[in-house]
Amino acid sequence: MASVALLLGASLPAQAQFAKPEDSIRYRQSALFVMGQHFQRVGAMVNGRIPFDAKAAAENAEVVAAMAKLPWAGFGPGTDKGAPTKAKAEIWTEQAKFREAGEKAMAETAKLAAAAKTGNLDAIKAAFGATAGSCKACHDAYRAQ
Ligand code: ASC
Repeated sequence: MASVALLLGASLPAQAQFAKPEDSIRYRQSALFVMGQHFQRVGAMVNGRIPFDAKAAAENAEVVAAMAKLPWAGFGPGTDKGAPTKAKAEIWTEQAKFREAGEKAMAETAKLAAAAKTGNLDAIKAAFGATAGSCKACHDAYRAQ
């Protein structure tokens, strides 16, 4: 148990602790939801749906990168059920691979935040695509439809 908690929480600034599985599930879903909302705001600029605003892109990308650090601690042992969740059993049976997927998401979102800080839209577009790819890969493998 301790090693699993360590594995999933290794990159966290602070160990999150949860009173019950339901809290873990709500926590990870909340972090992923907030991340998605801010990612979409960057996406709207990348896709030209709204005008490019370098400051807003940087602020949103910063939130994405910060949120990307959080969900993983919410996938601890015994949190496969307890509230409605699309998390697949593979998260707990393929922990090393799941951890890699989380690390990839953190790495790509950090690159997105760095790109957004430069204000270069082409760099943001490239990093946005790579980040979306890491979201999708993890969802395909570990999130039920
Ligand atoms: C998003 C979002 C995701 C990813 C994924 C990329 O905007 O909410 O989960 O991009 O759809 O393919």
